[in-house]
Amino acid sequence: GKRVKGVQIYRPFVYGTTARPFNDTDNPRPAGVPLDHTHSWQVFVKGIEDTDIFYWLRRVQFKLHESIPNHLRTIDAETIMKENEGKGKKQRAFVVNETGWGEFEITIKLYYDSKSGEKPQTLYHHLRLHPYGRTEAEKEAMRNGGEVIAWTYEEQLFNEPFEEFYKILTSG
Ligand code: SLL
Repeated sequence: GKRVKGVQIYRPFVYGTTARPFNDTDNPRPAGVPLDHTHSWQVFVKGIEDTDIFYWLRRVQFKLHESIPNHLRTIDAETIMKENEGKGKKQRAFVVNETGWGEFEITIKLYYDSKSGEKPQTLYHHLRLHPYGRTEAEKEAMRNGGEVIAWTYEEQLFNEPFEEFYKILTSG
């Protein structure tokens, strides 16, 4: 295929984790979750303000800590879109929900639409369960809503995309 010369396309996205400690009120430990698990958490990749990214990002593989059963989690946009059919509120994120007790580094591998010709890209993200501000005020702010969030805003650059992929990128 031919590339579109001199053209750069940027697509913003967010990835990261949101963690909440178990408590007796709004986040009780579900039945069957081991007693040493202290938090529920999720890791995700999604568009800014839940905009669609499934047209350019086709699959995300999350590699969790090996202590977690089935620690390689692969999520296909196709599968989410099928599950979305006929639903009012559509799932826009690649997301894994888990529980646990410890922090660790998550490897996030992004797979693009095959027409892009782009190789998969790997991101690294540290799962945060505990507030990590420098001051008590920063930590308190981070505990707001009982959540510890660690989110990274990124822009995906497609440099001189193939014509066919350029059409996909710009017809949304
Ligand atoms: C630590 N280096 O020692 C880290 C390892 C591993 C966290 C943290 C297990 C969850 C499960 C879990 O939370 N592992 O058993 O499903 O802090």
